[in-house]
Amino acid sequence: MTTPDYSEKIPNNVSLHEDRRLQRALESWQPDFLTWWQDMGPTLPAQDVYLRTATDVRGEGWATFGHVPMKDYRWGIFLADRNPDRTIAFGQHKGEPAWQKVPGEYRSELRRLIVIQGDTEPASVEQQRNLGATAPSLYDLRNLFQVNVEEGRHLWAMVYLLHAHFGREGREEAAELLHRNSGSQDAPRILGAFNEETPDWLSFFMFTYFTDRDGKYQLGTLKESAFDPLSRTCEFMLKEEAHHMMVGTTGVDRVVERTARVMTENDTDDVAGHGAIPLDVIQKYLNFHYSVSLDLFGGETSTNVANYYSAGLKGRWLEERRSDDHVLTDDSIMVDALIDGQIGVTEVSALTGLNTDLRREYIADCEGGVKRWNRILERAGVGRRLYLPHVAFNRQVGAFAPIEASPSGDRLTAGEWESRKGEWLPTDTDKTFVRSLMKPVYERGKIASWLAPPRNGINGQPFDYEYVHLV
Ligand code: BYC
Ligand code: FE
Ligand code: FE
Repeated sequence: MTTPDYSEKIPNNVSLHEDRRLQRALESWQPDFLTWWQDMGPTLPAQDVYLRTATDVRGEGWATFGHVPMKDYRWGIFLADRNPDRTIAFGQHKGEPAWQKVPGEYRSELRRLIVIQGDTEPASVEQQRNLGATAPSLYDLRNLFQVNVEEGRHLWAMVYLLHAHFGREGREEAAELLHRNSGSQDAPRILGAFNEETPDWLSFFMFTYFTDRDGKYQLGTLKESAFDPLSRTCEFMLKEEAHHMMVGTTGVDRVVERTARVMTENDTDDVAGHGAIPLDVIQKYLNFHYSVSLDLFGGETSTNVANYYSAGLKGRWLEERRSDDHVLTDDSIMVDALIDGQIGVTEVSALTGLNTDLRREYIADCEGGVKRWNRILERAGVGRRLYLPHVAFNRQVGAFAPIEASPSGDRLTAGEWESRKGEWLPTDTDKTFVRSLMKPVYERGKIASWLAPPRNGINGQPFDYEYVHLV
């Protein structure tokens, strides 16, 4: 069955009504989710928002658009279609039929992967909850809310798997996903980046560019999973994720475009007085979000990831396009490492180096963004360029966590780092300045001073469309 059924209490395309126990369990989690959304979700009250809702899981026209009161949004459970002939593409079980049930020996690892994935989704909603109060336009406000409701749906996607396949432990984990909170002292979110603040819209665009992009790559590896329900869930989530990528990419585009224009029109680097964001502040935000997102890939070498791969739980990005044996027991890979205290590389087995393999795919993708933004600067006639900092810069996870390094990859002493980090990471002054620009613009067709309007609206609507009706 493909088409989501909206006549049920929990919209779904998994024939939930055929499994009363599961349906009841999820229906008892639903009010807790809604309470969490009330308490931890978007704070700006809106009458309704021009949102897309999934009405199919295939092809282009999979969503319908319309004004919806956010509290009435229909969060549901949608999996991509099942391919009954699907076989496992990698690892020890390569060639065997994909699993419809969780094998007992991989239960705890699979649960762990699903819990970590599930934890990030509500975390991002919590991080972004206050941004509505400073939205630079109704178009941007609508995109924020769209991202928020879909991250909420991604939580549903993981909770469905926990409830359907992991018994009582799964239900307990599902409850915990609503109890941990971003930035909480007692019960923080699991991964570092999801306990950072997203206090302003420059952070939001950087987050959706760099951190949602980690989501794209991690979901890509879980889509390869031998556990077919996880694979199908992730396949559909990736469809939604494309919009989050668009928000980040074009968001940063528009900030850079505005800054470049103010620079050339006034023949100055000092655009702050003109209500735009200086390029070096943009670079500092980029440095922060990129380095924190690199931490999300785990260590350069990891026995966890080697085990996940060999067991068939987590594959590589575009596994089927790789032209090796998909088992990797005889292969090796060069990974970043500290060699006698110096930044270098070392050869390790391909299996333990799989986090590095994925991170490389991610970095190559991020380079595309920087190229784009530099093209905008070039076309505007601005000589300066943005860049990605070195992988050793500002790291809390992996080989370079114990050391300090500059964005160009020079090792620094702790003292040098302390005295110079304000050149590379947002300082309190930078953050205060960016926040001072964050004044809400809720008038139709109007836009804040610090970014350019988008080239295209949503679903063919113009920029000055009434995307949100505020109360
Ligand atoms: N913060 O063996 P290692 C998204 C832990 S984003 C804190 O190298 P492994 C989204 C690690 O758990 C995608 N702890 O790690 C985006 C391990 O702990 P244990 C989210 C960290 O397991 C925007 C220990 O350090 N999905 O969807 O190879 C908006 C040793 O590490 C961190 C996934 O991540 C960190 N940054 O790889 C909304 C997919 N990094 O075992 C949504 C599922 C590592 O010693 N997760 N640690 O207790 C995984 O595949 C892996 O768990 C990781 C880590 C890639 C995260
Ligand atoms: Fe997500
Ligand atoms: Fe996302």
